[in-house]
Amino acid sequence: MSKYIVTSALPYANGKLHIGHVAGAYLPADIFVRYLRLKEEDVIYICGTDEHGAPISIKAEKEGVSPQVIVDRYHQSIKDSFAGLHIDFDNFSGTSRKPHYDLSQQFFTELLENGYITSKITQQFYDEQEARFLPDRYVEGTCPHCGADGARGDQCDTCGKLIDSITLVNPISKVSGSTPVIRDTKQWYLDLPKFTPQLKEWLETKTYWKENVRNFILSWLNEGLIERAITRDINWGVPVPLEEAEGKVLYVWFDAPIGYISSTIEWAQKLGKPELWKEYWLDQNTKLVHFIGKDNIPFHTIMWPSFVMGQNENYIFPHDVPANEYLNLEGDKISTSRNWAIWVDEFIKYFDGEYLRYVLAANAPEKQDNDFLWKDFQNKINTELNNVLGNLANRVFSFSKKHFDGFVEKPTQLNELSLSTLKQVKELTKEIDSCYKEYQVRKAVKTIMDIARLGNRYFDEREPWKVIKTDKEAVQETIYTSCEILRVISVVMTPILPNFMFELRKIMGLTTNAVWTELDASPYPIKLDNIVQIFHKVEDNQIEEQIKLLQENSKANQEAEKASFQDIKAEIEFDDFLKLDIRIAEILTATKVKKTDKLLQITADIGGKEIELIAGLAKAYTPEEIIGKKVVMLLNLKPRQIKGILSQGMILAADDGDTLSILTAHKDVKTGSVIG
Ligand code: B3M
Ligand code: ZN
Repeated sequence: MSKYIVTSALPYANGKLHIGHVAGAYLPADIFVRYLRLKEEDVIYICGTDEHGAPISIKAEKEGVSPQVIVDRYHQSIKDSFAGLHIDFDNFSGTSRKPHYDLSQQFFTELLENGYITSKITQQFYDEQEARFLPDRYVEGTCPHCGADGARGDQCDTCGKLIDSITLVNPISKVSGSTPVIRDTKQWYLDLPKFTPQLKEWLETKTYWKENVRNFILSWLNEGLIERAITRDINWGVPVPLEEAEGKVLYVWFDAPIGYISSTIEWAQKLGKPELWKEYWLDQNTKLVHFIGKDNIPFHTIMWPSFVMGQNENYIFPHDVPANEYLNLEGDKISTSRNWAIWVDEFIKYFDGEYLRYVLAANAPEKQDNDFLWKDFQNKINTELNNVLGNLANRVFSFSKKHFDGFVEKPTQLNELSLSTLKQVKELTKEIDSCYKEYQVRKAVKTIMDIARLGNRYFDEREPWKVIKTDKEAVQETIYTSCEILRVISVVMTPILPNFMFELRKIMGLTTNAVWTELDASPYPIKLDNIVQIFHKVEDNQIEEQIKLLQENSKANQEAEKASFQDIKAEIEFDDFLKLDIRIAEILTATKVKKTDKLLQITADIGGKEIELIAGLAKAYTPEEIIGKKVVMLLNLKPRQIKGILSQGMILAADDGDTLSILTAHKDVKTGSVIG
């Protein structure tokens, strides 16, 4: 028996939980933990919310509240969502708590004292419009590695590589939309090259890691590690424990994984055994297993182990990092910003949370990205859970109730078919055992359903509805063998459907928590009692409702985005307004400016006088379309040279992001009319 610490990636406390999160890092971990518990291993399951990072502070600013308000809101929402899915942590902490700050600062200080941290004046993007440094995630541009657009300053989603933000090509500030400038600032760096030999040696022992994870790391190491900044210029986070670093905080990815330890410390304290965490984190035989999504691989396999290497304490290293791929939704990437997601808190208003467990487990994105389809959800619940497993339970239980008052005995002898069926079941349980051990949840589900199918076939072949007329004993044998099959399922399916299996066991009088060794035990005779139908079908109209909801939500979101209110600019005096000279002008000629796709060169009559100007309208209007139009024009803006022409006026236009429209007068007023 070894000890286990199982963790799931700490979800950011800046949004609700959706099914993509669940499928990647939480459900597989919860299933693994429940499996280990079945095997009576000593395991603790640790998590908490990740409460730092720029998105949280920016969201707080937008709402005009403190980051803690945001964090507390989503911590609770995420926690409730997990509870609704029966994802049961031993402790669910949060990284803005005091003990976490203390431990994170201690990690930093020890790394510094042990010579693994250096400081440098570096350059960082600065948004002049907003007068602030831009955290990496708040700059976007073209990836310097693979050339993909939309890469964030910290990481490119297309090639997965980490990015030094100032190397982004064509950077844009996500805060203001302007092009940021580069400014000097002092930051502290983790000296990853120093860890490289030790990291390599350690990683070489991880031959049993999932292939997608190993490939990722190897390509990383081959390219050579570089120093990484672990401090940031923002005001929300763990303060850097140095006087000269006033106003700076630790990078969110520095403190977050330390949360695995601080959450365990909290767990021990809650139990009233404050030293207990050490029996896990400092015992080199403990297996530390981190469940994560694939975008978190470098942080858990390179960065985090390096933090640990630089400590004085002998904390354990990750034993395994089973990272999953992504889950898509109805053929499209799940997206919080587009509201293309199934939110767990919504889901559990309509369906039993364990239905989601079943479908996400059966479709787990283990080796490749996978798709969640509502129709497939319905199909799996109806044709698998109901028609196969539910059906087996219903027919066996009701038959027993009718003919034997629910009393099931073990026959003294079993015939050939019963024996061989039970033998096959036994073989399949061994397969399921290794599936769970190797995190192959999909295959585990499939194999369990194979057992249920076998049960139905056996029941059909024995034809108890005929035999009952002549041979009651043979029917009792049929029921016994079928109950054995259901009993086995009630054990091996517990990690996937803990509550449903508990109900199944209750009917069979098995009131204890399931354990794997039970597979070899024999609780007979048993009395079936309070027989109820465990699973229920999902109706067509329920699914249609969900599909409609999904589409409406994402549409409403798009519209809300478009109409989003922009702050009104600072107040001006009436005199300021009077300074503007705006008149109706008629466009006389218009031609495209060569070598640009935006600009038109225009001559206009402003009421007895002609002027020349350049207007950025070419994407919205052809010259033909605009000639002859009476437009609204600002005339006393200081003339500017554009493409060699002195532009003497500005045509007013409205732009909603999709459509650019010039302004015209409602009635036919004379050219040159003054606006005011
Ligand atoms: N907060 C999860 C994410 O990337 C991130 C995990 C931290 S685990 C230490 O969504
Ligand atoms: Zn890239």
